[in-house]
Amino acid sequence: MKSIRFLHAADLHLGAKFRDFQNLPKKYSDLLNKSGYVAFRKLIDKAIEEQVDFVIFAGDIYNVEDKNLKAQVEFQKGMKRLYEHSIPVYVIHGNHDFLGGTKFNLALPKNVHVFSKQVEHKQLTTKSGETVEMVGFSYSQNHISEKMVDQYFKLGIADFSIGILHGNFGSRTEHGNYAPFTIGDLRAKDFQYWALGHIHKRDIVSTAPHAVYPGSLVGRNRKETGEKGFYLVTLDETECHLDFIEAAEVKWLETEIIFEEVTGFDRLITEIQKKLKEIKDTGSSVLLEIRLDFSACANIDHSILKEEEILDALQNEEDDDIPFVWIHRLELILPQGILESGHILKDLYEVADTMTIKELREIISPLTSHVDVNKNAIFSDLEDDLLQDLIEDAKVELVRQWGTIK
Ligand SMILES: [Mn+2]
Repeated sequence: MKSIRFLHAADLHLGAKFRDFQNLPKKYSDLLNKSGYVAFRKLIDKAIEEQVDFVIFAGDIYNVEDKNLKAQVEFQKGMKRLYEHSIPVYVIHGNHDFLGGTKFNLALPKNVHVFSKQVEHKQLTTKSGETVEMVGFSYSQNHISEKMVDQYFKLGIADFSIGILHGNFGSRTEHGNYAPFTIGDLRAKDFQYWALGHIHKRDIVSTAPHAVYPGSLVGRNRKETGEKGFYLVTLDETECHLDFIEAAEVKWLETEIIFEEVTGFDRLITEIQKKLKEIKDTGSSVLLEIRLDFSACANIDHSILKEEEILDALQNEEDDDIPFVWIHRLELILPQGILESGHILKDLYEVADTMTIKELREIISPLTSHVDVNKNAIFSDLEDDLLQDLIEDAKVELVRQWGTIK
């Protein structure tokens, strides 16, 4: 039976900066900052080890806005290693690494095909003689709202057909609504596999045909939790088999501890340490967000519960080991009613609580459109999840401030 095997990765964002965490030990921030490159090398190793027929990168390999030469040199190095092992590579560029967005333009070896800004067809014959038709396009700017999927079609001249698309599925709101498509759009094209990119959460959006987001190669922020990596895909005439390969050395997780009653700081710290140990025993390095839920504790003296103090005590606990578990964020959930009416903080809280992302965008528009403020294009592509974070952080801060008022 005819069969092909390939790697499918997307949203590498090589070299993209991570948020600076004030107290994160240098050993851990180094590990975090290198994690994207380490994961990328793992991917190249895997391609060689498995002798795959080809590799697909479905966009956002690096960030144009970072002007990151190092990321592009690393990518070029990886491509040369694949060239030495005669492994072809198919690349589309996405909204973060759009064509012409970088001045470096490093030459890639001959095994790499970069799709042009128009929807383009490429055909490949594998070492064992199977033919594969691939269809894709690269972004030529950072916003493409057009339904590019409408321009995809199958020539039907090969054993296998794959659509490569960097775009937004359905009405997902966590990333920009670029090159949107629905399952119906994909089905109508009759490809065997859709190699998707753009949404950073791993997702098999359809199995007939298989349409897959491998998700970001490493977790980029606290919203990108869990295992991160890429897929090893095996396609034959009737089936598609997906092997997820974990590549990220550091992962982001969130957890919650519910307190039915408050019995002092001893118990509080012990419970948290117990949770940290459980996570550490899994053997991964973890950046942890932890929520302490006191909403069932009616008579809590919230004025002595301070996130910063608890966090500080726990962060000092860390002993420089690798793998590590480090709490990057701690949130207290206090009983309803702590915010009573008649105080300006309560009013502010309500404003934050009901604010939509659209409203926030309008409020900050003088900033985002200001020439001086925005000269490094920092505000040019603020994603919804970041704005949602800002709102949530404001709410947490308001509750915290309220807790200190007597
Ligand atoms: Mn991306």
